[in-house]
Amino acid sequence: MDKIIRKGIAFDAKVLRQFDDLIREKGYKNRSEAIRDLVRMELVEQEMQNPEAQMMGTLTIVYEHHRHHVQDELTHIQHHHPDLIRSSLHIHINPDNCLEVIVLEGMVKNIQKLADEIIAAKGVKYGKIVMTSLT
Ligand code: NI
Repeated sequence: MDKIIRKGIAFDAKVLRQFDDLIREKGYKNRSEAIRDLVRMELVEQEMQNPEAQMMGTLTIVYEHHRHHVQDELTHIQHHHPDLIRSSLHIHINPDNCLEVIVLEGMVKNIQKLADEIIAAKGVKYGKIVMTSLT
């Protein structure tokens, strides 16, 4: 862990009050932790803009397993990208729908391309990728 450096930050009183209300609601114990998380979140957002950056992604999809051979198609796509896929989790939600979480690691552009391909597969009703930093 890097050493901790203390810095003072000036706030407009009203903004500070709103910020304190917000972080109390979210369960933060102190401002420092809340501000650190906000900064980290912004850094991850920034990193995502670089197509060559190495990141991890979790892709969540919901699909109707008995429609359009969707299960075969999803398996087929995933078998072509073993280098990007670290893990996956499958949950049978109800008689019709399945939820799958696919964990990916690689360059942002490759994660995004594979996520787009999976989300666009026929029968996939919902899909969302969340990227996160490796550090
Ligand atoms: Ni299922």
